[in-house]
Amino acid sequence: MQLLYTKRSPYARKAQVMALEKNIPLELIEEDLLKKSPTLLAANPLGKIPALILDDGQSLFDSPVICEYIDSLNNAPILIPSAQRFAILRWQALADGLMDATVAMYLEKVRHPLDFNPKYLQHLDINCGLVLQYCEEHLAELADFSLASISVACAVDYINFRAPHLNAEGMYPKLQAWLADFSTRASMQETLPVM
Ligand SMILES: N[C@@H](CCC(=O)N[C@@H](CS)C(=O)NCC(=O)O)C(=O)O
Repeated sequence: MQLLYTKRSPYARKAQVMALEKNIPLELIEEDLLKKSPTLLAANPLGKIPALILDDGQSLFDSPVICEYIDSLNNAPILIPSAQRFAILRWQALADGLMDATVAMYLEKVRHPLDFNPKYLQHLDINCGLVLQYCEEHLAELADFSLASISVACAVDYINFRAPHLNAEGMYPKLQAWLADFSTRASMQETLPVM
């Protein structure tokens, strides 16, 4: 299986961490999002990564679908156990929303370095702050290792990478300690975002 990805995408990182944890080999194909390859556009008409190309040539997107597929391949371990399925998918949705807001923030600054929209950025800052505070207060729900904890770890680490002012030291002490511990996993170390 081939994963079309970039080294900075938190969505792709979720899928990579899932595969590493379940010992499922993925061939990583790096994409240039400024010059999308015919392979990417054929695999995902939206032109977004991650996209997963299966051995029979079929493709899957977006990251929640890819993560479900990877989890279905073996049960060592099961990362979306059926008893917690909707709670886990809800956490994933929250984490993906955090990624969306952080990506939007980053793109606004890159595309409009001199005349970015401060109200828009402030709105995204507030949005991210509310989600981080929610994670801080509900951290106990992430005690089990699952797609929920993987998603939140990838999202918060992406904030640290792109918008560290939103998660400065001491702002969310429980969440920060949790992430520091979670980040020692080999799967997280192997997938650190790279400039
Ligand atoms: N909901 C999608 C979001 C994927 C996404 O936004 N990927 C970004 C990179 S981090 C992308 O491909 N952007 C290129 C574009 O939108 O043209 C998922 O979970 O996979």
